[in-house]
Amino acid sequence: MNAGDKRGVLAAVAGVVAGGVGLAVSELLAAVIAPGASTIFAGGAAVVDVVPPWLKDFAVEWFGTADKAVLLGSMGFVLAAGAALAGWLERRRTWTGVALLALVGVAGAALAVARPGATALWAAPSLIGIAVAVPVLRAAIGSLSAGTIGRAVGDRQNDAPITHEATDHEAGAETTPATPPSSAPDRRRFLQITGLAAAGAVVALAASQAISAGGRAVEAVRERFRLPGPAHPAAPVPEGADLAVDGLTPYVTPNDVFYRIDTALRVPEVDPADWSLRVTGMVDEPFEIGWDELIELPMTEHHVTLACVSNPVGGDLIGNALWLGHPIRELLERARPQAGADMVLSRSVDGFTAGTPLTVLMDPDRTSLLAIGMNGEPLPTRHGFPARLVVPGLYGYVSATKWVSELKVTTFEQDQGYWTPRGWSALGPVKVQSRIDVPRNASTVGAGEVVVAGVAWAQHTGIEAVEVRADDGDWVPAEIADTVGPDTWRQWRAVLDLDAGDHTVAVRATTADGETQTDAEAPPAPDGATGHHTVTFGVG
Ligand SMILES: Nc1nc2c(c(=O)[nH]1)N[C@H]1C(S)=C(S)[C@@H](COP(=O)(O)O)O[C@H]1N2
Ligand SMILES: [Mo]
Repeated sequence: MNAGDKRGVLAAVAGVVAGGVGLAVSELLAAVIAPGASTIFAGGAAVVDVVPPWLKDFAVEWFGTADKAVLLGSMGFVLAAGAALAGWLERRRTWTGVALLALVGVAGAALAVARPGATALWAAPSLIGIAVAVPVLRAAIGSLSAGTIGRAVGDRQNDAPITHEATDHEAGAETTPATPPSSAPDRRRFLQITGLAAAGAVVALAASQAISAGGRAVEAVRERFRLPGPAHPAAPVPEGADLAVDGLTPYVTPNDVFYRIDTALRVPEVDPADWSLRVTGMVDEPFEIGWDELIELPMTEHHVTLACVSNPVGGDLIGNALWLGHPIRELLERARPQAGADMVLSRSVDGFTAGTPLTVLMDPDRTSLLAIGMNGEPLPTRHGFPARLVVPGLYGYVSATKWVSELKVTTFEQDQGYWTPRGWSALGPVKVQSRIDVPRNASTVGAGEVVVAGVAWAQHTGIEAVEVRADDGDWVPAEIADTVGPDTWRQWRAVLDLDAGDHTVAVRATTADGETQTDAEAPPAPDGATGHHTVTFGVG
């Protein structure tokens, strides 16, 4: 590598260090101002908001709940490449790299200010971050180009490393050169500047971590909180709801393995003391309810299986929990919806919205809750602490708003939930589905009687029957487990007599309304996947 190339590489390094300092400063300021105001977060959130449905589908399918880590990783990669380019450009032509950095800073500021709940102050982290990054870049690049002698040497002597010896040699036998060989001191300066800047970035990042740990005070509040008892307790789960088959999903999903899907790159931390829910829009009596008032209201307990519309056939974006909350219907009744309204647009503190049919929420036979408890605990922060919606029978994207802050009574004509303009159906009733949990696909089981088991769901309608078949043979009925009611999934199990060799088993469910699951395959978008789940395994 000749000296020119080497300086190009060093310039790129300077760009990355300067960019890193800028982002670190931005993180630090955001930790003080608002977590959502950081350049990385605002940029990431904007990416999340613009990804087309097929890409979201793809990300969920391939990375599952790690989709956000993948997004942040790719963003880090793109930002580092951009910063390297800025450094390289800046050495070639003064201010070009600075212009590139400034562009990123201004874009970050603009995106941050556009976030829900943002103020003008949210521009500060990106702008000040860049204001710090620019002089770092200028100084580091300056130290590279100051050494005119070194550069001349490098340019003439291809492949000559920029070393003290090489310049000495070039400068002749002079023992005390009038102009000191510049490349070595320059390099030292370069290392000093970039080293100092990198250290500063690390300190800033550590400080931002420490400050956001203070935000985790909300977690402490959550842990201290004692859930009120239910005025309307749930019926106990019948013993026969769990078939106790090895490898079969439990009837009630523990909180720590409950799937999580949302657009939040950072889980919102909402202190109950600051929380309130406003009921607004087409109502005669709009009102706002705070935490202290909410937890005094009579609470209802209800098991509901929550499912994500993005769940592929056989997927695990579904879970069953015991929710504790106050009926949404009673809150809406208090506000008195006006004639003509047909939708409730629920809004989260993070800007997410869901559009739910008003008739569903007003239905006295459906236990739709403003939930504060999940399986006997306050809602975990990732699942919406302090309050979220849970509506039996609808996919989460049209009903289950976490960190909910507003219920706006409106119309489907006037308003849309978050996912509707992104290619998903405005209405999202859950489709009847079933899944095989054991045997696992591609596993091998012992010869003889093979236990096949799984879960089936058709929330709010209920599951009436489950059938399985091996290798395109006849459908045979499976045993179905007990359930607390139609709003949850049911376990099922069948014993098949299978010869040695490979077998493919399929499952299908039938609802209490007599609807049998279609074998027609449809992808998750726009309103939920269909098709039979099949697994192939070896017997022998
Ligand atoms: N604030 C907020 N609430 C949200 C979402 C979101 O992106 N933001 N996603 C919804 C979707 S698509 C689903 S499937 C459920 C998932 O709830 P969980 O993460 O508790 O399982 O939350 C819903 N509530
Ligand atoms: Mo979802």
